[in-house]
Amino acid sequence: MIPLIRVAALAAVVLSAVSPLRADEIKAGDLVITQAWSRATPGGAKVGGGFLTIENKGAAPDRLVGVTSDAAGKVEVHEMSMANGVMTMRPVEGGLTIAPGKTVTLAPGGLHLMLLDLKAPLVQGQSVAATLTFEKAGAVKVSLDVLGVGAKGPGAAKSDSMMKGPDHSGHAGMKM
Ligand SMILES: [Cu+2]
Repeated sequence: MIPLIRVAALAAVVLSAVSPLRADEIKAGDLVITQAWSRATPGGAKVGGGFLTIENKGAAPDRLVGVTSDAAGKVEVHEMSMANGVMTMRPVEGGLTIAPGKTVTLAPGGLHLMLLDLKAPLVQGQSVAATLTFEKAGAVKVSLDVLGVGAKGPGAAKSDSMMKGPDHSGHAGMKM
């Protein structure tokens, strides 16, 4: 028996997921997802990065427990860290927690979605559909706008001096 209140909550999630208020702001339960983007992949690259911002306006934590995309064989949530002077990345274990009242930003050089086994190159100007699955908010469809190869993000300053650091260009030699 599923309690009625849970059914109602699920229905609300489904409704909000299929009717985003704006293309660049997706609400799902207590979560607000913005700035979903990716980067064009140079010829032959089989991996790409996905970036977005998740805000939790609720009173309880939620967790991103899975990501899928038709464009990729597999999608993982990765975090980067410095070990012995080398930037490495690894999957986030147990899901990515979004604490109540907090905003988690996935951006180059830090947390990111890793699109593995790309079925086709990501082309600037196109978009990549992905489905994020949250423990509480459920399945949320997002569209990642594909920006240029070296893009820092939608609306980011063009200047390279704004944000120095490792980015996805280091993926070819990544340690898993
Ligand atoms: Cu990665």
